[in-house]
Amino acid sequence: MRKIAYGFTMLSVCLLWVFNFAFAQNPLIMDQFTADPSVCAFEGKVYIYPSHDVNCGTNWFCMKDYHVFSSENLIEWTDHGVIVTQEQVAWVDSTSNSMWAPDCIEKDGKYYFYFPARAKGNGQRRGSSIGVAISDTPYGPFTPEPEPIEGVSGIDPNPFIDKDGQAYLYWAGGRRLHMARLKENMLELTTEPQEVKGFPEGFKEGPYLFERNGIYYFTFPHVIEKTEAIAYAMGDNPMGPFEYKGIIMDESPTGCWTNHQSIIEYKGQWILFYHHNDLSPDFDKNRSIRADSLFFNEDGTIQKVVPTLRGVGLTLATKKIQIDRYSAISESGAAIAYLDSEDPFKGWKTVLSEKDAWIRYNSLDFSDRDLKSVKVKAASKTGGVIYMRIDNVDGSVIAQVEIPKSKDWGVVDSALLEIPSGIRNLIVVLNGETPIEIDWMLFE
Ligand code: FUB
Repeated sequence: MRKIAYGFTMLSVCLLWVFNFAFAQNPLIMDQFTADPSVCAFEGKVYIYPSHDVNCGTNWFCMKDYHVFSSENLIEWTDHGVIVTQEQVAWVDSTSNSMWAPDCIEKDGKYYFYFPARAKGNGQRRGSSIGVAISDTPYGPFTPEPEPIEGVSGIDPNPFIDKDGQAYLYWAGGRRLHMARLKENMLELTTEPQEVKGFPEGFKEGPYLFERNGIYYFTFPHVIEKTEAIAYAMGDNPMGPFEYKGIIMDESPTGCWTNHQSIIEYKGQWILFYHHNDLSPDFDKNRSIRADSLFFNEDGTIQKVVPTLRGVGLTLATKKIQIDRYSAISESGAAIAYLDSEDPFKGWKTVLSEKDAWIRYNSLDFSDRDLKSVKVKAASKTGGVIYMRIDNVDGSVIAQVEIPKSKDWGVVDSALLEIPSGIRNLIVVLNGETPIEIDWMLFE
């Protein structure tokens, strides 16, 4: 059961995870837009229930359906396809393209998928309502309830089940955050909606509650200056009161106005899932989900998460290493760019253009001891040389790769000078002045 407060089931899920690898790079999904990641641990896998942005040629969000993705290793994601569409739900205005941030929870072997959408008709149902679709598995098929939840008007539903079995629903509406207890059936409120109060001024949405060591963390996107930071408060009860504690992730200085979070523990590491507009630099209503590690202080407060391209987990040295998803980069002479600026979905490349410019990719798994060579997909109009070093810019050189002069991309094979072992950081350094572009590399 997900989001249950430190109960046996969550513990069992964590134990199962210990035997899986954890890979991830940002963004997590590269073949469609994904936003508002709600992440759950079900049946030993991680499931993400994101929103699905598409571009309808308007200047606003266009969201017609939901997919669900699952992964055991957090890098290879299975897209289980569409689980709910606006045409399929009786109460939803099927032309509204308004299926915003959803969430899912398991109770007694049933999976309850909560989603907002604009309801058909007038009066009470004007604006966004929140509905539920139910399945016997985390990936569907989901059957939508014929009516939305009575008494709830708003967006961004977040269900939570406490250790005593009591279920709660949090949601946003009218620039405010709300909460109520849910009945046993998970489909009706058992208390009147209550506003979650006591936070600094500023637009708020996307509530997400989780529990750790008896502390209930109420997290939410919050516009303090210009765009959405991710903020949080702490309390000792799912219904609060919550004491505002500050920012988990700063406002994005460029690009995306929205942000939206969920937080889970994986192999003893807490992870923040959020989004950015990586695959749509000019239109921030087409977003992509990301993940980065999150750390707590001893008093339970949360350390700020700095967004990275590298993301979380280990990358096998024998798989394609996209070093443009870097951990660190030299101050000058190193940059990343789209492989094709007309089509961001093709991904990125690293451009090294000054002597000693470097890029670092952390947490590569070199446990395969039979490695002999490295393959690099690169391009250089003049030809040039890169060094691969281990751990830091002055670390041992494990390969010296000559990239031949060429107009096109090519794959170069180079023997290893030293064979690294264990989990190591890789630094790629440009040896000469002549620019080199790198798409990926892998060790064999
Ligand atoms: O995805 C549409 C809306 O943008 C979500 O419902 C909000 O949380 C914000 O991320």
